Amino acid sequence: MTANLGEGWSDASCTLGKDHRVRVNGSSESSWTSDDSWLVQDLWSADIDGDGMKELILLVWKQGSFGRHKPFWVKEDERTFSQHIFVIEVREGRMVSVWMSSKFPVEVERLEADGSRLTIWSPDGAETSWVWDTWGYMLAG
Ligand SMILES: [Ca+2]
Repeated sequence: MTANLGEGWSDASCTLGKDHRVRVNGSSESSWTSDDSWLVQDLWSADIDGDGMKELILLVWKQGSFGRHKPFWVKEDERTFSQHIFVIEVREGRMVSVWMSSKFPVEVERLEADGSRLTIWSPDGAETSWVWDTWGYMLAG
């Protein structure tokens, strides 16, 4: 699967491999590969905040909800896999994580973004709508 990146990403292309890792390659951006600990299930690109540059939205499985950074009151992180949504953008030629959700509240089979709106389909066929609100995706009723 390849995402069309477009504005802000010069000629970069983005590919989701069979190994569930995302690779971004371009002549001007430094190439980037998603973290070893992420199993990427789906991806989409859209300009979610309206600044004219597309973000990359990843549906990621990973172990534990918090990774290395966890709230001090959480003694032990969960070791089971959970789904997360990560938003990544290019800033001055570098890939920067804009938002990394904790365990996502609904099970996700696939996602599509159109501007600030994110549509999520669950394995049971349920469809939910989310809206980007500066600090993350909020359920849109
Ligand atoms: Ca944007």
